[in-house]
Amino acid sequence: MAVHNADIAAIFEEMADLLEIQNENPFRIRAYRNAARQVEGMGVALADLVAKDEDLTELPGIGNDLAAKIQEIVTTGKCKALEKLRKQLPSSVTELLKVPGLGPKRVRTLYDQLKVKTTSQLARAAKAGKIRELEGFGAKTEQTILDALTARTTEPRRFKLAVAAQYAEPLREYLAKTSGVKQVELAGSYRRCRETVGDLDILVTARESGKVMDRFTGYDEVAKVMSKGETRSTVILKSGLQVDLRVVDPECYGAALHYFTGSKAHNVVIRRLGQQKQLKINEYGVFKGALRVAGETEESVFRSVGLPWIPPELREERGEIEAARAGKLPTLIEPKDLRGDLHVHTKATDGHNTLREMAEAARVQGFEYLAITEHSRRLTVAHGLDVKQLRRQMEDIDALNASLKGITVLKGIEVDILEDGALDLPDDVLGELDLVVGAVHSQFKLSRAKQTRRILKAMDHPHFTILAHPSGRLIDQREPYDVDMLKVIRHARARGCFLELNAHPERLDLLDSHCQLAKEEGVRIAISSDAHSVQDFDNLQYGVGQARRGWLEKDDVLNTCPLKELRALLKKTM
Ligand code: DGT
Ligand code: CA
Ligand code: CA
Repeated sequence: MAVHNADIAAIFEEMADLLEIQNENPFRIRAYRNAARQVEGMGVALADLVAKDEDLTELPGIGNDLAAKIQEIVTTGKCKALEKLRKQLPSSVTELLKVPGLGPKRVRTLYDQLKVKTTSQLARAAKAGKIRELEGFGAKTEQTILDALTARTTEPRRFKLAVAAQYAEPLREYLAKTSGVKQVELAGSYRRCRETVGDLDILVTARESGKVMDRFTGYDEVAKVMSKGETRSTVILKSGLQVDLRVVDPECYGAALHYFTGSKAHNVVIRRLGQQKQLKINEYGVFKGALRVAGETEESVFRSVGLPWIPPELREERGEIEAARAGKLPTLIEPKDLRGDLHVHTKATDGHNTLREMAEAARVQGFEYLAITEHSRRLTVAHGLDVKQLRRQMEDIDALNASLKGITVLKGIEVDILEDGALDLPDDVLGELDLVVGAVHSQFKLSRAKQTRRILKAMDHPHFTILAHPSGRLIDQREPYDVDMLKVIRHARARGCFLELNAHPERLDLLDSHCQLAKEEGVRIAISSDAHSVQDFDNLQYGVGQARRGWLEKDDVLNTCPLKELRALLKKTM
């Protein structure tokens, strides 16, 4: 039975949660949390590395202890240390940590004093007014908990795109290997590159659908078969991810692919356009009366309503149909358009690989340049650099550039934007760098006005060039901070600055709608990996996906420029 990276990450996450509730050593807790994030975001399957007997301690954030645990999980499917923790505390209590307003301390109190172990027990206790009586709680907290619980039951769980990919791609390969199967395509929100997906929608063309259905429901990751039919089956994987499979005839393939790619809002408009031409459009084809007039390819479906093919990422009924009709569809950016990466860490701070290893890995990606942007001194958890350390790294970069062919390493920094909008390093040293990436890492709760003012002020700085992860959100984990994004974008233009689209699968920050806004306002976006190891360059594909959802073309993206042009753009004109 295959163990996925996401399974391993879930175990580490649960261990961190349980340790946290037990008020254990914060360093141990952080080690598990970091490992969970690292594992979840990794491009290669750990199970494969274990099978190849590779040294796991080579991976970022993985020491001997975690390496042994990964080995254990991959080979036995279990983790003894977690089971021991679960004996001390029921694992359902970790669910309570996800309820807004509940931290480890409060969860512990709820468990100790009220024997609350599950969210339904929590809801009952809140309704009975028992929570307000606990020390450190109150009527307001009780109400917050109750509101959060009622809101949550109506919202089903969604999977981050990169996590869904870890289940989707092996399943795609498995189905493609079934005899008689011709095409396999993942449709739905997955194909549209949404940042999270509710379920997977797979489309297959095959001679015999029965065989495909047997093979699908017999997949060893399947936990439950919800339905099994001639043309459609639904299963739930062990991870909890639902998968819908449809087997269609080749002559319907394009129509089915278009229909199941969605979005629903987009489909509705296309169907209405068909009706205006006396055409019926559904998942089986395009029909004039009883006659099928199109549907074998997606192009034929669009053509039947007088439109060119529209890329899936745009199909959200956000102006793509009007643009298609006017011949004004964007030529969306592609991964191969990127010429470099402008946000990368090394071992000098919290990254895992050396400067040279990162540069060589970037060269393998085909990049012309790579900017090293370590954290600045204020961010002590990430071992941020002070002036002296930064100058030393600049010397290292000079030395590396002198010996390395085929790629140029640029000197940068991911400098902290302090609460008053000042930068965490002095002007003179910032002025010696090729680029200054600035980021907010503290004080997320400032008011909208203050947070906006803080960021605008940072951009006023003569050396500030790129605003990193502009909203600070972590998908499903941390809300964005409150900031006036239009003002930020306009100020970036006025000051000759750029905004980053951080490609880490948990960030994908900027949002697609903000990318669109930046494009309209004429501000270029840097699509950056925020790599902490050589594997992390793989994340750029998700950044490009998000950029495509934001209608960005090659010329809207800063790091598609050749080095010479990039250098000119990084010189602020203000
Ligand atoms: P998800 O799974 O919530 O991330 O989002 P989708 O877009 O994958 O939605 P899903 O899985 O419910 O359905 C897949 C596609 O099937 C959807 O994007 C459009 C199409 N579809 C589903 N229901 C309807 C419908 O009632 N009318 C139309 N026109 N299309 C539909
Ligand atoms: Ca779906
Ligand atoms: Ca579905």
